[in-house]
Amino acid sequence: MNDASADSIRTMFASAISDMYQAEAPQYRAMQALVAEVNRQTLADEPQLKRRLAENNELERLDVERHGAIRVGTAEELSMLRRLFAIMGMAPVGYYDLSIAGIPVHSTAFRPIGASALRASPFRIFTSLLRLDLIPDRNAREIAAKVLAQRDIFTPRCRTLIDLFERRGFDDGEAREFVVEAAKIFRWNGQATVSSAVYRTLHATHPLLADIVCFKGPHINHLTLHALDIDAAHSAMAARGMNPKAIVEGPPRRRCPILLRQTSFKARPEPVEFIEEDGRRATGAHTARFGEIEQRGAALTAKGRALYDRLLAEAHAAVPLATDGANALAFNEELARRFAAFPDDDETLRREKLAFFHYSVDPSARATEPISPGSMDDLLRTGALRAEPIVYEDFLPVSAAGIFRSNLGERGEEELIERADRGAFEAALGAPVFDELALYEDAETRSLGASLQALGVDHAASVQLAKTGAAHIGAAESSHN
Ligand code: OOG
Ligand code: NI
Repeated sequence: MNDASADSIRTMFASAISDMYQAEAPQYRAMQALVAEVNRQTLADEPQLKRRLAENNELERLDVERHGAIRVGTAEELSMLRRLFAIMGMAPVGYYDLSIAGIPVHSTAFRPIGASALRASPFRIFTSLLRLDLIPDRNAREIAAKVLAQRDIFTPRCRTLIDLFERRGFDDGEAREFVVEAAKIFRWNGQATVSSAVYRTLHATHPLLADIVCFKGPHINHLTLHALDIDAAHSAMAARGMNPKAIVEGPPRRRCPILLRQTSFKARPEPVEFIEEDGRRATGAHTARFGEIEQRGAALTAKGRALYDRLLAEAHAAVPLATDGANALAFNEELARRFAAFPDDDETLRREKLAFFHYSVDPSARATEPISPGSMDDLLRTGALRAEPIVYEDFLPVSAAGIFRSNLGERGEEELIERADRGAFEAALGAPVFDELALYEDAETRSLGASLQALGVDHAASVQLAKTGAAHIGAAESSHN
């Protein structure tokens, strides 16, 4: 099976999941209409942006979901999902330790890798695995393990199709059937598999434990749309009483966007039905599902990320955000003040190695003579060589933690301590996760190498330049020489 078909299966899957979630969650449908409207308005206000999106064929994909999130209970569920997502060209990228925020899961993002796959369909699934080792209550732990051992989140046909694919790939009919079977895993089922007493016990231990354990499968807990102007979308949600979070999470609004900014409306209680010990049905409510909006900016290097983390932490320390969001304005002002220390123009971001860049060549500017490596700066200045920030395709664990919390009820001080365990996660997954920084760095290095070669920089010199990295060349370099 080639990449093109993985792309088309992923596209079909994203669309199936979107239809399903729209039908399941009316509030999500309302948010979708709102985001489409805000995007239309932004395009009308910014013809230049519209032109750029049209050139990149991004206009038609504007309203397509960018990610969804699920939570699974066991290693077997996770490793089977790895095989399932592989069929759609989605690989596990990144390790996210959520224990840092008192949440007993660790996660990865199944996502396409590579520019052409991301262009075809950028759909990702943020996938979390429950960590029973972080549940201190022995009773709750044992109940959870027992309930999880009894469920199979995959239909028999889905398992058969995965095996079949791995042996010999799919024909078109099988690919379509696979999408239908795959989508079933993630649907909402208001019929809990446990009694209300078991639900209450698990919920009291941690709301997430109840969400993961008490249902037939890992329902989509949110889908995320792309907003061209996330601040406008956030305000519009508030104006329409959709109960958005206090702030847009992530970096502040900037001229050169970095990483990821996100907001969402908060989950609402939904009716569920429990099966009591005596076989009777009891009704109750469960709060987990919501809708989210994202806007993406440049992928940061480790150095850029460290600066981001520090400035964000400083802002939170200076103006602790009230749980009711009453001081959101003051927090946002503080955030903007702190982030004045984060360069906000592409050239400085590149020179100071804060962000990753994709290099390309102006086709009209191919050099007629070989160029010496020292003239990299000139190449950029004259426009023969172009550098554009690489878009961040991953997630922010700290805001991920905030998302979990705001949608499962506030819990105040958490008793869990930080305990990352990437080894255990990868053992459960059955494979290592890709390192997202290595992927961005690789994309940068390759694009630079190819561009220099196209410009006639001789092979040895371009290999040398590509190795030392683009950001080594330029003002940052001369300043410490
Ligand atoms: C996942 C939260 C992570 C994001 O956008 O950061 C996420 C969850 O709530 O299960 O989707
Ligand atoms: Ni999300």
